[in-house]
Amino acid sequence: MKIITVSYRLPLSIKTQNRKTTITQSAGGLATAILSYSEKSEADLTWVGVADFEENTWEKNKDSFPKTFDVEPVFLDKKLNKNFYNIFSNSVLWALFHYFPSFVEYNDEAFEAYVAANAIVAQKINEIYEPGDIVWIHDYHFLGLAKLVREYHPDAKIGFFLHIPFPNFEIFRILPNKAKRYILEGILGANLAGFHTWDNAIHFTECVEKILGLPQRSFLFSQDSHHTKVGSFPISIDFDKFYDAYNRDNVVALRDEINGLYQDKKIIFSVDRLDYTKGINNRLYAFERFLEKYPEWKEKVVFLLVIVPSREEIGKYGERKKIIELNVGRINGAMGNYKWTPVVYQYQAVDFDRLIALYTSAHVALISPVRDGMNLVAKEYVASRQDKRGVLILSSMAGAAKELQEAITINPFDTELTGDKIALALNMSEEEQERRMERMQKYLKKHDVFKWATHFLSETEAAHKQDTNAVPL
Ligand code: ADQ
Repeated sequence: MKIITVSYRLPLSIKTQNRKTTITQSAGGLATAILSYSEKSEADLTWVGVADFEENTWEKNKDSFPKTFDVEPVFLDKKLNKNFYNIFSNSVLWALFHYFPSFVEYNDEAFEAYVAANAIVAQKINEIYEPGDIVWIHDYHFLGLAKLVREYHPDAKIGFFLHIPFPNFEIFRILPNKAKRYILEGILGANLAGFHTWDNAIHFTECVEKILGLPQRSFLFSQDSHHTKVGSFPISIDFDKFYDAYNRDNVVALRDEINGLYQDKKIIFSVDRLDYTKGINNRLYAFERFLEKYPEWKEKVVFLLVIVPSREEIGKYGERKKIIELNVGRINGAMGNYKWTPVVYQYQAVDFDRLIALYTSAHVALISPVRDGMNLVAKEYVASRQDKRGVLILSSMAGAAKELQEAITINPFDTELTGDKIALALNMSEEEQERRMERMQKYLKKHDVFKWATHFLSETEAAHKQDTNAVPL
């Protein structure tokens, strides 16, 4: 038996140095968790995803990849991939599912490419599938895939997990009918359809009921002898990895450096991919309002704003970057002086040690997405605070706000109140910080990404049993 995991990106990176190419496994939370589950359950793991490298690079160098799991790259035609990934996945589904209907750039050709790409990936799974395997499909790139795999293998165990929000009916209905049906029927091909929150699960079931006219019974849909269970599975992080990093030599050195640079100031920190869903401009407006309203904090606080480049080829992302940079410049110009830069902005990825050093020197993490499936940055910040210090300000629009109850929650559109919450967080006593951190850490330690993967896969198996012991509705 093996687990076939499918995600758009493969958990590997290819580097060439001194003419020698090596392929290494990337240590993202998802890959680590599934790998750990596969080791414990003695199942093999095969990862299927879309290659962002040339086929001959792979063929020549694939033996350098560590043999911890198998990788099956799918090589897509460039134009097809552009329509599938850049347009339909990222400019239609991502925008719509995050409640940005005016950003949607739908066209039929892109939808057809999405359908074709899902069919190509289904074909790849068909080539490697053996009876008894579990197929775990991830995210909005493959909404049609579960149904296609089931057509090849009616008895397959299939789990589908969506990493972004599932929108409510009024938003979802904006898609053309053929796309709506394709998506809903596609997901229903799975035995288990998982979302980060119950709100998302409810949105999905409402769409199925209203659009496909299929009734549900306690989050269960039945079509002949096939059943789909719908549920909430909030993703998490490798808690110990973040918690234990606090005392690593390099982290300590980097933290000392940051604290040395800002020794007379409190640090507000945020880190995100460049994305309009992350509310980066809302955050800047709130910080500006905070400085206007609480001028006693001028020169006593610094906002370290780290943004990692993402999807630069898509127009809306470039536009957003320009607005962020205008806002940073404006705030620094209006509020700062030759001794003090209020917003220190970095448009580059940071490595793990630096990320932990930043998390653990920040008095406040200001996380303000306008819509987010979960938001792992919030969980990472809390987990890395072995010192039990720091305050999390978190948008109530992030899935993580449902779990991290001791965060100070904000509505990212309420600039005035967010400014007030920044002041509240900066003034919070150490006892109160400790009390809140401890409670959130206890929760995250118990609900880590390993538990999440185990729970999801065992529920997929359990849901699959309902197909074999089917009781018709
Ligand atoms: P993302 O939208 O990518 O994920 P998030 O959950 O916050 O958002 O994860 C981002 C990850 O990238 C974190 O692990 C963070 O440490 C890292 N990161 C961000 N900025 C970085 C930077 N500048 N340098 C280095 N690392 C950086 C999607 C959904 C989320 C959902 C996840 C998982 O949009 O809602 O939580 O999938 O399901």
